[in-house]
Amino acid sequence: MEESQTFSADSYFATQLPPASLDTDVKGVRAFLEKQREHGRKVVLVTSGGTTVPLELNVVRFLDNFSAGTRGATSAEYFLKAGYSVIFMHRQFSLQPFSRHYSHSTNPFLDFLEIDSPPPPTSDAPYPYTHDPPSPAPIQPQITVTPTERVALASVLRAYKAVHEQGTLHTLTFVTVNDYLWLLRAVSQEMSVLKRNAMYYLAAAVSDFFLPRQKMSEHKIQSGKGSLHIEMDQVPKVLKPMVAEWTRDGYIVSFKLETDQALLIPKAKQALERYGHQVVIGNDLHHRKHRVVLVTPAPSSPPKVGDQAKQIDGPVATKYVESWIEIDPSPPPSAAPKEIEEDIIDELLKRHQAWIEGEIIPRN
Ligand code: PAZ
Repeated sequence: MEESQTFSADSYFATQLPPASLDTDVKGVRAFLEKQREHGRKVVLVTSGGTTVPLELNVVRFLDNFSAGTRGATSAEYFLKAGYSVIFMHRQFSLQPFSRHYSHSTNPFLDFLEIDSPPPPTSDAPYPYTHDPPSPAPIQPQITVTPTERVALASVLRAYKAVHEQGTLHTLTFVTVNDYLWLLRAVSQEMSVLKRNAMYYLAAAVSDFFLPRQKMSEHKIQSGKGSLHIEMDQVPKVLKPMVAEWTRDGYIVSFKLETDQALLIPKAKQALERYGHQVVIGNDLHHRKHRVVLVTPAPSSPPKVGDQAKQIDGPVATKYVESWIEIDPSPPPSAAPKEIEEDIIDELLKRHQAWIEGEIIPRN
């Protein structure tokens, strides 16, 4: 096996091939952004879901990153509700805004439908399912939503239809980490025309390691030679060029996932120190639906007394502020359902507005 190498973003894009759909995707994004600019809307790029790392060129096997896409899909809905336009860049088949409420695994929508009309005569069919209309007169089945589900479904459907009517949601898909990196760069560059009106909310779970195509086996890796040894290269840290080159003045929010809660703050500070962006949201795997921490460089004036934010020392002279957002993990059944993304987005909207108004000074 060849030696592993460290890719810079430039050497990565010079050696790895773009996805076949990139040009079409970019054209779609450009047209979407033009429309949003005509309406003077703020735009957020939401990335969501996990990336894969193929092990073969004719891919049979791949590594995957954990993420169902719940954070991204839920957040996108709250951004849309707040009047933002959303570019939703997600892993193919992961959760999407609106349809996520009726995910096939947790809330299968077929369970909420009822057929009111009598079934067509089925003679000796094993179960009443057929694509062929019964002859001679096809009976139009009346399908209704289970009464207990109607209020909730109508509310989701209304929001979904309004967003489609307004044209404020644009969806892009990726599968591999390579697709993700090329798309992220291209979309960020397109969005840079929006300057401070653009926000980047990077909730996707992106692999830190990959196999460059030059090192991949063309065909399916064969078994029979004992254990498999694969040395992977590090995925370039693209937040750095994203901050310094691809986006102009955009408000960048990255996520940091850890399984050891004690690492959240140090890793978040380290990321801000290295890349110079605006916010890192730390979350630990097991509590991510109920507790997150927003870490930001400290404003020039210290947090007000009573503010739940706490000033913490950074590694050099920089100070950071950590703000925890928590919701009740086991609310009483009578309580209105609550999603932590509502509070995260609420907080980010205020901070983005301060950024637009120039109250937050960029550090770099
Ligand atoms: O998609 P999901 O709701 O199951 O999980 C969300 C998350 C934990 C992937 C996200 O909040 C996150 O932390 N993304 C960044 C992961 C990373 O450190 O690469």
